[in-house]
Amino acid sequence: MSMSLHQYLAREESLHDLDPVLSRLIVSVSEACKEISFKVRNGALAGVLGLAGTENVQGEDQKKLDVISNDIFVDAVARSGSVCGMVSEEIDHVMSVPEELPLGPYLICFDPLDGSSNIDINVSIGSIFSVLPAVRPKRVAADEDFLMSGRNQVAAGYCMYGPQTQLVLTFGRGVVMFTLDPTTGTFLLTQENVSVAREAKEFAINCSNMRHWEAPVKRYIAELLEGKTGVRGKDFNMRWIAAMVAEVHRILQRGGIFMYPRDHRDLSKPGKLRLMYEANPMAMLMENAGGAATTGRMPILDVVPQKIHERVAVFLGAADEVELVTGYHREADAAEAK
Ligand code: AFP
Repeated sequence: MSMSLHQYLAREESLHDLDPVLSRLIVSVSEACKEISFKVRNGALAGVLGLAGTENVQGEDQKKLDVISNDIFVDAVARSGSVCGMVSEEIDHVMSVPEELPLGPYLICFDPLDGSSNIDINVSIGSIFSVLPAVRPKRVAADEDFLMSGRNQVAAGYCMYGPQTQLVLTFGRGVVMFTLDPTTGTFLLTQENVSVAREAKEFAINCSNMRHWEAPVKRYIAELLEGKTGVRGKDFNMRWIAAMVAEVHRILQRGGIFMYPRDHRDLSKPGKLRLMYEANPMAMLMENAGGAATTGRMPILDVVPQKIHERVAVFLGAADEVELVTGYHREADAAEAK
């Protein structure tokens, strides 16, 4: 019989002094994910497909499920009594906990529904979360309270709504996976010590942007595409699901590298993905699984954000591949500086 999420958290509390307040926050996140999972499963039957008719802070059209998932997350987390501020991909400002509810010592950042373009075509989507310690515990948090590097995260993870619903979690001591038992509604531990091999033979990048990439990315991808006959001397396979959760999940299960580089389309944006609720939590999972995660120029976890919705370039997964493409950036930057 597998251990439930509650039992796992109790074990962490006794073996590793996991803060029970942090446990409570993770339970509330898991409850939110369970509710979102039920909505996703029912799709058109629950009337959750299609556009909401609004735009989010990123200027993207919101889907009904984006809005519903955000409301579910905010409500569950606020009621947990463990946070004093929340940042969501869907909301431009820091959200406070309603006055009548207690404040806690943590901050949480989340993307309630990652991979929105997959919702209406019944392809995998997910929720991503990152937990930070509050600088001013139990005080209403402002934007600047969130502006710390991802190294400060005390927990991070995601829930993937695919053929199975799986919750993947790290407290900085390795990565564990839970699968939702649909008959009992319980998350059960199905994998401990999740690890990513250093080498890889699969890559993920949206090649339609190739003409906009920087030179080191073009060089790296060209070498992968040359396969056996090129400098790498082996063939590589490619995948693109357009939901970071699903790409990261695949890498945690069978290896590979995922990239969303910065490009020349809009120089004001240093990448497409958001640092605080996409890149940071995934980078913490990768590093804890023995993989790596960089912006091409520095470890993602060392980036100190200037604003809560900051974007960043992302290279993550197999350590050897991430190091190689990061080295290509370093070489190109050094040549340019001469
Ligand atoms: P949405 O949640 O807005 O669909 O974005 C998903 C995402 O942020 C990330 O999960 C994907 O890897 C990436 O965007 C896909 O971007 P492209 O549509 O440009 O390939």
